[in-house]
Parts: sequence; C-alpha cells; structure tokens
Amino acid sequence: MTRDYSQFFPKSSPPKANAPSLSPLTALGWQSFFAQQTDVDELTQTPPVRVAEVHRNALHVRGDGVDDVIPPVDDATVGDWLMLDRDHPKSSRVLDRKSLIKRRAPGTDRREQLIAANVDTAFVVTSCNQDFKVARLERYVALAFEAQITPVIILTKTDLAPDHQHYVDAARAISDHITIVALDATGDAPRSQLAAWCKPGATVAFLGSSGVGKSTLTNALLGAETLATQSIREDDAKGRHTTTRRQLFAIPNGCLVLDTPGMRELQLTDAASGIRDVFSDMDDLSGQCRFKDCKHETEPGCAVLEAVESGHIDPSRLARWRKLMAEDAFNSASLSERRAKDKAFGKMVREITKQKSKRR
Ligand SMILES: Nc1nc2c(ncn2[C@@H]2O[C@H](COP(=O)(O)OP(=O)(O)OP(=O)(O)O)[C@@H](O)[C@H]2O)c(=O)[nH]1
Ligand SMILES: [Mg+2]
Ligand SMILES: [Zn+2]
Repeated sequence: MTRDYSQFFPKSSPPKANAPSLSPLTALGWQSFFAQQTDVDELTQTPPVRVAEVHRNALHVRGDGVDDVIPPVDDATVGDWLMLDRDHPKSSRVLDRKSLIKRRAPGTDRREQLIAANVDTAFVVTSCNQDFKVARLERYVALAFEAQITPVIILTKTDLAPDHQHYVDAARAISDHITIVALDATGDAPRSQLAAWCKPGATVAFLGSSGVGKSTLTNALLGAETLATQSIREDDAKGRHTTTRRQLFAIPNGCLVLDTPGMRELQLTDAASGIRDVFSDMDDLSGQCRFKDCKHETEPGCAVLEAVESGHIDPSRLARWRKLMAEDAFNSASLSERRAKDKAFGKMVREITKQKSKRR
C-alpha cells in the first residue's frame, strides 16, 4: 500500500480559517517551512513529531498516530519538530526552527535557556494592576522581535480596573509595531478577540509573570477548564506560580497554544536587534549624533540627549534603553565566553581520552 504523503507537503499559504478538516500534522502546526527540510525517504524512516512538553528526563512528542514519551534529545525544546528515530530516539533530527524564544537562565549560571520553538505569535500578557511595568513589557517585545515573532500585548483584568485606558496608552507608547488587546480573560471575549492570531495551524504562546491570566486565557481558547488557575495575592497582585511546565495544546479550531509558567526574571541575551526594533526612535536619532560611538551620556552633539532636553523623548525611556543594551551586551559576551570554555573543555577531554586509549 502506498502511503499518502501529500499531507506532509502543505501548500505554502497557511490554511484558511475554518478549514473543514486539517490533516493530523497540520493540526499540530506542520507547515511548508518544515516540509521543505525533508523528503519522502526520510519521512518513511523517521516520522515528524512535535515536542508538546519537556519533562526533566523525557520529551512528550505528538505526530500522526504518535503520542509518545521519549528520552530527551539534545537542544530540543517545546514546539520543536523532530524526525523521530524510533530505534534511537536520542538521535532524532531537530528540524530548523522558524523561530526560537530564549533567555539567559535565571541565577548565576551563565547559560541560555530555550523557552519555545516555532511560535508564530507571542502574546505578552500583563494585567491592569501592579504587574504592569513598561520596562518588563519592553523586554518581552524585544525578545519577540529578536525571534521575528509577532508580539501582541494583552492587558487582562480590565473588569477589575474601570480606569484601564492609561495602561493601554502606556503599552501603546512602547512601539508602533505592536497591537494591544485589553480584555477580561475570565469572560467570553478572549476567543473572538484573539481570533486574528489563533488561526488553524498557527502556534501562539502566552508569556508573562505569574498570575496575569495565561492559563485562564489558554482555558478560554480550549473552551474548557483544563488548566489549574489560582488567585493572586491581594496586597501586591503577585501570582502563585501555579503553572510549572510549558505545555502545547491543540484548540478546537486547529491552532496550537503554548501555556508557560510565569517568569520571575527575563534577562535578554543576543537580542541586540530586537532591542533596536523596540527603541527604533532612539536608534534613528543616534545616527545623527556627532560621534559614531556616542554613548549618549555627556557627549557634545548628541542627538539623543538633545531630544530628551527638548522634551521629545522621555528620559526614563533613554535610561531603560541604555540598561537593556548594557545587559544584553554583558550576557551575550559572558555566554559566548562560556561557550568557548565549554568547547575548550570538551576538546581537552577528547584529547585525554584519545591519549589514554593509545596507551592501552
Ligand atoms: N477578574 C479577572 N480575573 C482574572 C483575569 N485573568 C486572570 N484572572 C484571575 O487571575 C488569577 C491568576 O490567573 P492564572 O490564569 O492562574 O494566571 P497565570 O498567568 O497562568 O499564572 P501562573 O500559572 O502562576 O504563571 C486567577 O484567579 C484568574 O481567575 C481577568 O481578566 N479578570
Ligand atoms: Mg498558569
Ligand atoms: Zn548620542
């Protein structure tokens, strides 16, 4: 019997909304971008599967007729597509990613942490309460821009904040290239308000601090109370870190939704171009500074400082821009130093092993 491979090679245009039926792979987010990286021979040997969840020592993968837990594959994260080698799952090939969200791992460990792969839209969620911080939103938006993912800022809990317009205005001032959606995550509206991004075959991710309503929104899209949610602390509006794993869900219309645990800290790394995109106004101005390497601190002829003095740019925005650029430069340098050290250490181990085996 010859197998029908047509579903592995979808047309390049994304499936239409309300498509009558999606193939099992398209319903997991398989797109022509991935199909182009493989061929019928490889598909026959190793079926494509998507990482739906990462456990400490295992990956939960799903594909056409596949729903398995396999040992971890190096460097694979939630949302990745693997060509599943059933005999040696650890050697499964990770397909090139359409996008990758990563940060510097929290704590003193100089590592990068992969958060999610192959996301089309990043819903950056915050609430109309003390959680709302422009500096944090700018970080998330830079992260999305860097990964070439469409960022959408979602402001939840409008029902608890009748005066929420000033939150919308402050979010809008972050960048001209983002959409802001203000909503009550517990109501009926999220599904229709987010429909423009939650298309069949697309992957969307909810990112943000604990307690802002990421799981509440995932439940709203699922149309069921699948995920646990928990009330926030009343005094400071902080969440209780209810969600502990990143998990990918298929919602009824064929869109893939990633719920994530609230992040305590988002340290950027290798995000210089994302930061430039968020602060494109500052970046444009800095081209007019007298000195090419102007730090916009005390230099004469600094166009950025002039714009601050004339009231065109908020001085706190300049301070946040400087801080983010410095942090990104520091993290990127320290991570690449670590990578170099790891590489040198690996080489040393290989050489010692080689010498030992020669001596035998
Ligand atoms: N009134 C109201 N309550 C909301 C809204 N969004 C979320 N909540 C409530 O806020 C609390 C936290 O929501 P969750 O969905 O658990 O938040 P989360 O972002 O998933 O939090 P973590 O899993 O800890 O990262 C729950 O009690 C929700 O019912 C909203 O728009 N309006
Ligand atoms: Mg949650
Ligand atoms: Zn300058």
